[in-house]
Amino acid sequence: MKRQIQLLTLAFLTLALHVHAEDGSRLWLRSDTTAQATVTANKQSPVIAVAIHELQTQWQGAPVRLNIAVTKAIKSLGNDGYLIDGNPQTVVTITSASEQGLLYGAYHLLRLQATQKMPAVLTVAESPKYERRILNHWDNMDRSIERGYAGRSLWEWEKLPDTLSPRYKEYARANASIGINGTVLNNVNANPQILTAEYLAKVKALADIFRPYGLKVYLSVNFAASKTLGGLPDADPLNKEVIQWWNNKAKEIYALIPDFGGFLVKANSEGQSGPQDYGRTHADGANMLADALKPYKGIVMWRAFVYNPTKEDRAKQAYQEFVPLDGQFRDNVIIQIKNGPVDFQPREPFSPLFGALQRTQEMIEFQITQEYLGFSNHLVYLAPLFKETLDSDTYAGGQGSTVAKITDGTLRPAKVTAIAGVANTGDSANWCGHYFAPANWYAFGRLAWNHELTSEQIADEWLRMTFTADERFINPAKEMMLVSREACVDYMMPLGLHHIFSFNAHYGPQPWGYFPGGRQDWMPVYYHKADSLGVGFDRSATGSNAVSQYFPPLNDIYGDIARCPENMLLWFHHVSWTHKLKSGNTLWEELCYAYERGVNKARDLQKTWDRLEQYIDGERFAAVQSKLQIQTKDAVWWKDACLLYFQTFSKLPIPYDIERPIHKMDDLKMVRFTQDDVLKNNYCIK
Ligand code: BDP
Repeated sequence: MKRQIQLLTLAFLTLALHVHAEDGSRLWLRSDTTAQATVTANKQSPVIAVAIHELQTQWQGAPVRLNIAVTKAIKSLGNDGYLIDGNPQTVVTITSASEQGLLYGAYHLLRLQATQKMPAVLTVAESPKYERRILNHWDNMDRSIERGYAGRSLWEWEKLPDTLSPRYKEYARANASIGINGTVLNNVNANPQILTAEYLAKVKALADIFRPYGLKVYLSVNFAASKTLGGLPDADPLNKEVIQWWNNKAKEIYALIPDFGGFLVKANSEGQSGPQDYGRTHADGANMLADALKPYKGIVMWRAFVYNPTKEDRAKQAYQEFVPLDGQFRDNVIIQIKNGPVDFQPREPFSPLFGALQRTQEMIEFQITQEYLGFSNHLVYLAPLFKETLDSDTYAGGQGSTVAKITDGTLRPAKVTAIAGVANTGDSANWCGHYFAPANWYAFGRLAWNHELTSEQIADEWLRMTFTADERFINPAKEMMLVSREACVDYMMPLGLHHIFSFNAHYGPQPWGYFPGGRQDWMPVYYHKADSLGVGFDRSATGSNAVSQYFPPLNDIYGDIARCPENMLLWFHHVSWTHKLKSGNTLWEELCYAYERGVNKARDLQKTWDRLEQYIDGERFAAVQSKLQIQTKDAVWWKDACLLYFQTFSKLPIPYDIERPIHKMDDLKMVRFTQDDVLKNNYCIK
């Protein structure tokens, strides 16, 4: 009998511990609460109601009185800023000039508690660095997601506007909790259909759910929509009928969604139509849309990701397109520039456009989804990558002109400041496909709020909220996160190598990639230029001279093989195989050691993780464990493919102290897979 009771108790305990399945669906918002807070507010509104609800249901610990108040008195902290004062044992007051600010203040307070960082006395003053902190979804209307690795789109277009998934609210809440205040719902390769009355009604339904969380909706628009949707003969931005069509469309949108944020536009890039189809400029196109949105305070985010298959180095083209137009854009246009000059590689120098546009507003676009960083299979924490660009000194206005300060309004007062990240969400239970991938969504939001936070701080917060506050877990797991980006660079593209991925899928190595008849600037050989003399893209004065697009002294530093940072050496130079590096190794040896180091770091991630089993739930432990196995397997694949292939040019031995390749290049060349195969771990490397 006694034993039966014991067994029963055990069963009950096991049950109690699993009240919440650890499927990742609660992201970093996992506080279980005893709700001991009495909340008073000096105003009622839907946003404030959310703030009150969060405080009431998430507050833990001692009973406390929480006052939240909108007061114009603290306008200096900007619209979204807030103050938090008081004693967390008794009374705490959050004040802000806006309702949204109160909501952000509420999440801040709860975060202090959830991360066990609550001070004895609260004196917090916060305001965001960027006014608009925006996610870009590359979601298609058939619910596929371009470069999405976490299932189908969250937006159930077929069921909207009548059926509303509970996930919409969860999504808005997650964003609000980290300060994200805008979302572009659809792919930059935009289907014009999104602008039909039928779809705008669906967009409105989402906007209505997001509004109390301070999340504004934006849309990607197809520049040809006046023609393809409106039936006009063209989409010429100077054509009066076209102008009228967009004016009417803007009016229609704002009648449904009064706080609609604006448009994101990919024009004259990768086959998308644009103003150049009619002999007009990017400024003509952007301004036409900006004028349509102006009466409603909407903005246009015009992408600088523009390049064509010409003889010109792809890395130079955005600068060449946009610098001549500097000063010609309306004040509600902002140029959205990818962090690097090519395309979201694991490491790129910052885009030389930052700072080069002196009379035009600029914003940065990061990619949160891991198109070139191992999809949702690899654990790669991106805060170090984001920060590397934000902290890069452009020297545009002398020393200290970092990308962050150029874009956040510090160095150049701007009417609009903004930052965007291409989302990594989908309808999978854990939102992002890998239990560590939400860290990148989280990090983007936190850095958009304050780019001065360190990668370490952000990782620490996220881990505590997502897993446990147990230091025995936190410290090693944090270390894993912090080394992961450099590990990925090492096993995929050390020393500034870039874009040597398998064609289209952008997963796995294909340095030999050359497809007769295809676009040269999409082929690995275009980027690495390996030959018997050496490897790397010569962008110095003897090559494409892309270095000249950087301000002094960077143009000289990058252009000089002796001074160029070694982690970008092959980005800027074609370097002889026997060139000596700072370590004393030749380039060839250094490449070999870097790939080996990358593999070892991937193995270290596994080793560390396996020790952490006892601190977290089995579900998430096992899932991460099996993803780390894939990551290591892939790292070896990268190393073997790249070394065996580049060795055909260097003709040098792989140093004998590193592990020998376990694959044959001919076998690796035969590997064929689709994105889907990769996500199902269904690709086979012999
Ligand atoms: C590239 C992607 C492509 C996107 C494009 C873009 O491969 O799918 O459409 O960027 O940013 O990275 O427009």
